[in-house]
Amino acid sequence: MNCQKRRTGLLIIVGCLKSTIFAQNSKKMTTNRTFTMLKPDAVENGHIGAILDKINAAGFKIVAMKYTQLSTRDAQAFYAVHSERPFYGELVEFMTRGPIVAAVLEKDNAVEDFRALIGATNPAEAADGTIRKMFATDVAENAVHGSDSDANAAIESAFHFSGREIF
Ligand code: RTP
Ligand code: MG
Repeated sequence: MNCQKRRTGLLIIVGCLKSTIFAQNSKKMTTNRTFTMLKPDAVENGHIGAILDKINAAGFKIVAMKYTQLSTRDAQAFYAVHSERPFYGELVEFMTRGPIVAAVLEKDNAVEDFRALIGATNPAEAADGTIRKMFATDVAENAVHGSDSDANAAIESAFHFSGREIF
């Protein structure tokens, strides 16, 4: 290989390395995230530690977390999609009655896998071993929230956390 070819070959190798590193970085940037709240019933009943243990054991990384309480306006806005449902008033009252833990979780396929981990909305219908089966009281007070889509995960995370609070 003459000098020019060797230089070109080196540039190709450097280029390949850069695109590999960039691809790894961009994969990291787009790793799936979901948003969760440990609801007031879970906090009242002393289940924060046990639920976080299950979340960690299932392979989710906590990238943001805070202990906070929703105002009525917060809860109305967060669950606005349900504003026409008969349980909306009860839901807002429940979600504001005490502190919650809000968190952003990271894992491949986070939204779907987290919904599987928490189980059906109604704990009576939730599979054995799911968080709602283990810790929820009933369909209304069901221990934990999980985003239902990537788009809502992003919206809900931004509802609770600024960019500098997510790691
Ligand atoms: P979430 O949004 O909290 O993760 O729950 P989900 O997707 O499993 O259920 P969704 O249909 O979005 O309902 C939101 C929350 O409203 C309360 N609910 N109460 N009394 C009732 O019949 C009833 N149905 C729903 C629950 O707290 C539910 O998680
Ligand atoms: Mg929902």
